[in-house]
Amino acid sequence: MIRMGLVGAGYALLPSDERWSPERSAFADSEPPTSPSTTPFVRPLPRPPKAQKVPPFYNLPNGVGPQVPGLPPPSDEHAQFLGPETRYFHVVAEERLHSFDPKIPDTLIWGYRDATVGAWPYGVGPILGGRFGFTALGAGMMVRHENQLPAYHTGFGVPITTVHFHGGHQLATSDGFPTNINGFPDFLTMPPSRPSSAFGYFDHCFPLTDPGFMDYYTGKSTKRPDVSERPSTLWYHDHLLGFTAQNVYRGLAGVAMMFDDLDTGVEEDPDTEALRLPSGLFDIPLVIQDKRFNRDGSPWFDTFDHDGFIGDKFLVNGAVQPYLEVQRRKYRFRFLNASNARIYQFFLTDDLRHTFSMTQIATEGGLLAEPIPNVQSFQIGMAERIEVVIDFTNLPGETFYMENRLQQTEGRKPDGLASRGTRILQFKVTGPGVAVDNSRVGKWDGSKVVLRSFDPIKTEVLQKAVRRTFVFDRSDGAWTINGKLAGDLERPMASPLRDGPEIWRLVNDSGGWWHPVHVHSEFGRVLKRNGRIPPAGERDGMAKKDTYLLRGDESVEVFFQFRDYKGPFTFHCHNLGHEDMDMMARFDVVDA
Ligand SMILES: [Cu+2]
Repeated sequence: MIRMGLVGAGYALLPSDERWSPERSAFADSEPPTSPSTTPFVRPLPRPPKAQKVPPFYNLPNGVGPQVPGLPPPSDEHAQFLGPETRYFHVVAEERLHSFDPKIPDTLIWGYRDATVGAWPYGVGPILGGRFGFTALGAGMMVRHENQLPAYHTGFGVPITTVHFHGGHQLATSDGFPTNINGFPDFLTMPPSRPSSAFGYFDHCFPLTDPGFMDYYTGKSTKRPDVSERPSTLWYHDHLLGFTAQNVYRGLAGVAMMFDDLDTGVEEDPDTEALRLPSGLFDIPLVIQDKRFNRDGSPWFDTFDHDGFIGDKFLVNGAVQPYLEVQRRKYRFRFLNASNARIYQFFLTDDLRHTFSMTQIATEGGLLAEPIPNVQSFQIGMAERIEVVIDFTNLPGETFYMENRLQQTEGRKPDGLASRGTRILQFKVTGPGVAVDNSRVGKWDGSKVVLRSFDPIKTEVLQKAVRRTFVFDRSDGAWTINGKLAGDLERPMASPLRDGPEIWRLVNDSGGWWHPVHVHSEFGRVLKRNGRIPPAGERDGMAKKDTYLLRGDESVEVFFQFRDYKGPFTFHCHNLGHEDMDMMARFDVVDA
């Protein structure tokens, strides 16, 4: 019914022959093609630049900040988050030709572009940059997402967008609710949006304030901001109801790199508080995706396959198997799995397939409490982020690889580990000798090496928590949550109290299927996995997460406290094929 609502509200505005229909999916009944053959490691790793600041979109009330004739005031709900320090960005979603590989004809993709530049030769969007650490309001980001996708296009994808800032803690209206669509009236419970036209824009407000900073609805300071809750790698992607898989696969994804007064992004920072992690040229986001191409370079996608898309070409930052020249020093790599349905397990290897260790420093929720050294490999599900530091200083040899040894041939789940995997990124050590390196991995606090220390949730808080169980299952070919058909966004499946402690038990009862479950609005603390203490990389006290990988018949117990913002928000599987087949539910954060 929701999807019918989408058709009614938005689709109807498209000419009837341009609406998506099964007939338009040319390859639906055919076997997947084999992509054109490519030669790995001939292209350097693309490094999409940061989005540039643009002038304010609004005149602030009461004469605050520059007053530009003709600019409107901000909406009431955004006004209190805006100030002279607010950073404005303008991102355009557009159709453009992109070269994924010299041997693949150029591909017509949908992608994000920084509106301050005319052309964007990247397969992923501009890097949004933000800084935490202001408990005062008005120092966040305001991002105008403008939809310039063609109303007329061929093939899959729907040129209507809503953008989710994944991992962000923000107003529900800026969260990319799947039906909160650019240009159309919101037809659920959302308040009216900023003005927009059929293919217009939507202004997203990302306050970047610490959770618990104030009571947004009364304007009262709460004096209990959680300053440890500052993510480092976020991302943004399309979140359109029923069509997220197609739209993200067509290219609508980008990264955000966040900093604060601890993780300053300056490895020479003289401030004794600063962590001095590898920075600048040595701090590199890696957006991992898989795709499949027809011989003419067009992207192949089966709109009937809701197990989840599996490609045969591996891309890093929009290039097939690129290489990166590295110096003999430390690097920070921010891995984002932006694939539709593929899970990876990465090993650092050499030509002889020897493996070398890495140091994990972060997850979705930002820096770990302490670094995890001697990581031989890490598994990363869809939408998860894992950051590692690799030290090339003393590695024997000149050529190394990021090798995925997790085999996967269908969207349901991986097949298992292989001894030889696919090398998706090559590292070529260049330059003579050891390079200058002022970075370090954590700092000594007198007893141990720490990154961003924080305490696990206290027992007395856990004892007061409201407990909920969500069982993800499959019945008659459709996803169910707690036995009910999933996908009803018209009413909430849960209504947690704002600020109230919650423990959610997420249970995968669907046997052979794996589901990375993403919960919006707040990071979670993983208390248990399969009834036991979770591994360090996700355990409360060490890590914060926003996506919880449920392998076959697994369960996790996660602590949440939904602060600041009332719903509606969603939680859903981040296998985009599953998400689009409604493996999604709504929850409303409410006041008593
Ligand atoms: Cu799933």
